[in-house]
Amino acid sequence: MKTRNICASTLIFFAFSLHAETGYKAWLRYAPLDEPALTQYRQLTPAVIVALSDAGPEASARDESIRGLRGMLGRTLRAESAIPKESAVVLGTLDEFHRAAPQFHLDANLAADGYWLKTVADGPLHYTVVAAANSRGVLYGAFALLRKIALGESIANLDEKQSPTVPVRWVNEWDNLNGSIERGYGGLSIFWDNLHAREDLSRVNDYGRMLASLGINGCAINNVNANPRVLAPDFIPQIARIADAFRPWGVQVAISVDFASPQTIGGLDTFDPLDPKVAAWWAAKADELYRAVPDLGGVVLKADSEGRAGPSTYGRSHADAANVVARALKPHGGVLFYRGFVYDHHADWRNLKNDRARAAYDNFHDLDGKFDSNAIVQIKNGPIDFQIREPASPLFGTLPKTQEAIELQVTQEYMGQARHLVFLVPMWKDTLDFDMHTRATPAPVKSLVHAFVGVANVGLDDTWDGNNLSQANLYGFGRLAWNPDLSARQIVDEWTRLSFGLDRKVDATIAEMQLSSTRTYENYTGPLGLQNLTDITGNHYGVKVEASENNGWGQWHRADDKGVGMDRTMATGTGYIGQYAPAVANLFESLATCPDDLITFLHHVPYTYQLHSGKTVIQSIYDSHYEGAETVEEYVRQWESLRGLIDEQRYNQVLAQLEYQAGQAEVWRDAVTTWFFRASGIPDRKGRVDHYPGRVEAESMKLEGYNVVDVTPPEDASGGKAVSCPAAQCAATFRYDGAAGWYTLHVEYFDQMDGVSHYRLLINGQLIDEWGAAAQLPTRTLDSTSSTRRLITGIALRPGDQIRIEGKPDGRETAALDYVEILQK
Ligand code: GCV
Repeated sequence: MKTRNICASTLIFFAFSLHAETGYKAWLRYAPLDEPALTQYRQLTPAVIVALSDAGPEASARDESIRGLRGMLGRTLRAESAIPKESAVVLGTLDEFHRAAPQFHLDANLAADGYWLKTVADGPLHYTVVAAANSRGVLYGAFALLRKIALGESIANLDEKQSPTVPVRWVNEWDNLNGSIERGYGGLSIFWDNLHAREDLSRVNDYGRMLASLGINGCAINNVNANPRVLAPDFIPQIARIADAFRPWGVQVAISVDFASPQTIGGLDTFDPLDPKVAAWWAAKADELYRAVPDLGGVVLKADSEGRAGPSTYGRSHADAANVVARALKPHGGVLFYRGFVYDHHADWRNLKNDRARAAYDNFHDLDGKFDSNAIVQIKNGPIDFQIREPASPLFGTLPKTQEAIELQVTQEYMGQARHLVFLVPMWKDTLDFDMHTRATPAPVKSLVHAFVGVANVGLDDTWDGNNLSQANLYGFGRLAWNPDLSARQIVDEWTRLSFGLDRKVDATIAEMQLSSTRTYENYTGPLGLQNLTDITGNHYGVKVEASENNGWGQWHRADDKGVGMDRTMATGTGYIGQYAPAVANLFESLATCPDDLITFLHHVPYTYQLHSGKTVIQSIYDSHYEGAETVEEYVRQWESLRGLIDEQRYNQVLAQLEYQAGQAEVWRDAVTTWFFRASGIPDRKGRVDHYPGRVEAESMKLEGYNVVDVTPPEDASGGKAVSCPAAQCAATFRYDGAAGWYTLHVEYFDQMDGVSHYRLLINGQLIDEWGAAAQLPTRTLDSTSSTRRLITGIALRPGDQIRIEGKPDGRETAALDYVEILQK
C-alpha cells in the first residue's frame, strides 16, 4: 500500500512537471521524442543538411528542419550549401537537383507545390532527399518529413510523392483595419491596429509558418466587408510589409476590396464595371499593387451582399463585376475570388415561396461560362450560412464552365465561438464527399472545386483560435485543402499526436471527443436540420428559438403549433430541391428517402411525423437535446481522465472550457425543448422536459434586495424569470428539505459583458464557495448567452439547511441568478 502511494505521488510529480504549454506552438511543437523512437531516428539522421538554394521558402525549409530535428532529437544539424561526401538531408527543387546532383536521377512529374521524399543511396552514403516542383514544395516536403518523425512514422526508405489536389489553397481573415476581427474568437488582429499594419509583425511570420506546414499558399488579410482604404495609395505599403512577413513561408498575400472603390477611393463618378474609366482604374490600381507586392496572390470581392456595393447598382451581372477586376489582375498572374454569398436580406418572410437557400443558385447559374479564367466563384459549403447541418450548396453542381472554390468556415461563428468543442472536419467531409450526380460518373463536391478557402480569423490569443482544441479545425482545413480524400479520423489522429504527443490514452480520448463533437453540438443546438435557433439577428451564439422568424434575413424554420421546417420541395414548397440534379432532387423531395438529419431543412412536417429512426419529430428533438447535453458532461469526465498526461496549463484551460460548455449545453437543451413543448403541447415521453427535480427557482427564494425580472425570450431562463440586483448587494435564500446526503450544487447565474459581479454561497452561514462572473460573453442582457453554470461539488446537506447566495453587482452587470439545482452526483 505504501509503495503504491509513493508511485502515485511520483507519477503526479512527473506529470505536472510536463512543461506548461500555452498552445502557441500548436501542432509544431517538436517535443523531444521518447525512447526507443529517439534512438531509431537518431541513427537515421545524418549530421549535415543542405538546401540547394539559400533563399525564400527553401531557406525556411532548411531552418525549419534544423529547428524541428533539434527539438525532437536533441541534435543540431550542420548547414552546408553543397552536397557533401557524407550522408545528408538535401532539400531542393527538381531543377536544382538536376544541376547539383544528376547522379541522383531525380525525375518526376510533380504538380506545382508537390514534393517527393526519397532516400537515395550513393555507395555507402544515404541522402534523405526532399525534392519538389518549386521552392514552396520544398518547404512543404520539409514539413512533411518533420511530421513523419513527430508521428513516429518510418523515414528509413522513403519514396513518397505528394501533390495537392487543387493549386489554390487560401485562408481568408475577416480582420478589420482597426484591429478587430469580424467573427474572430481568438483576440485582436495579428495584422492590423488602428488603421495600420502592426509595428511588430512577428506573429504574422509565425502564422505563415503554421500555414506553410499545412500547404496553404495564400492569405487574404482583411475583412471581405472591406474598408475601401485598403486601396488608398498611402495604405498599400502596409500591405507590402505584411507580404514581406509571409514571403519566407510561401504564403502569398491577398486583399479584400470594396467594389465601389473606383468612386470612393479613386474619385470617379461611377463604379460601373462596364465603364471603360472604371476598367482603367482597376488596371492602374492592380499595377500599383503589384509594384508594391510583386507576388500578390489576388483579390477577394464580396459584392451585392449584405449591403455591400455591387454591380446591381448599374444593372450589371456578377460576371461583369468579377471580370473587370480579374482582367486587371491577369497580367500580373493574380486571381479574383468572387463570393457566391449573395442573397436578399430584406426578403418578405410571410411569402412562403421566398427562400434564402435558393439565392446562390438563382444569382449565379445563368452566368456559367461568363467568368474569366482567373475569376473563381467562392461558394460556401451550404446554401445558407455555415450552419451545423446543411446540404451541399446546389451551386457546386451548376457551374461546369466556371472555376469554383469551396469556402469553409474555420472560425466557429455558429459553432459555439471557440467556447464549445466542435471539430468541423466531419461536417466538411459530408459536403466534400457528397455526390452531386451531375455526370454519369460520381461527382463529389471535392472533384468539382478548383480552390479551397478557409475563413480562419486567428488572433493574438496564445491559442490563436480562442482555445486549444479549436486548433484542430485550422489543421483539418489545411490538410483537406491539400488532400480532401483524407478521412476525419486520419486528420484528427495526426493533429492530436502532433499537439499532445504519442500517449495512446491521450490520443484515443481526444480523438474520440473531437470526432463525436460535431454530432454532439448538432444534438443540443439544431438536430433534424433545424438550424438558426440561435440569436440570429444578434451575436449568433446563445439560443433564441424565434429570433430567425419574422425578419428578412431568411434563415427561417417556420415552427408553429402543428409542425416545423421549411417546405423546400418542388411540389408544394420553394422549389429549392429542384436546383439539384434529378438523382439528388428525388432523394430530397420524397419523405420516404429524405435523410432524418435534413428533414426540417427540406420539409415542413408535423411534430407527430415518424422519422426513419422510428421516433416522432418532437420526441427526436427532445431526445437529441438530452443526449447532446449528456455527451458534453461525459467529455468533462473523459478529459479529467487525462489529468497528469497533458501539461497542466492546457489541461486546465480545456477542462474549464468543457465545464462551461456542459453548462451551456444544458441551457440550450432546456430552452429548445421547453419552447417546442410549449409550441406543440406534446409532452416528452421520458418526462424530462419542463420537469427538473431538485431545481429551485431564484424567484421562489427569499429575496433580500433582488428583483424578479422577466427574461426575453422566456425560454432563455428557467421559468422565464430571473432575479437581478439593483443595489450594492443582494441575497437569495432557501431552505433545503430533501434527504441528508452528499450533493453537487448547480448555481445558474448570468455573466454579462460589462463588469465582474461577485457571488458567495453560504450554507447555514458557512462560506462554501465564491466566484466572480468574469467570462467575456457576447451579451449585455440576461439571456441564454450570459446564463452560466457554477458547479459546487461534495456538499453535505441535511433537511432544514439554509442555502444562501449573495450577489454583488459590478459595472452594468447585475449579479443575476436563475436557479439552484441540487444534484445527487
Ligand atoms: C463577413 C455571415 C456572417 C458575417 C459575414 C458574412 C459573409 O453573414 O455573419 O459576419 O461577413 O457571413 O460571409 O460575408
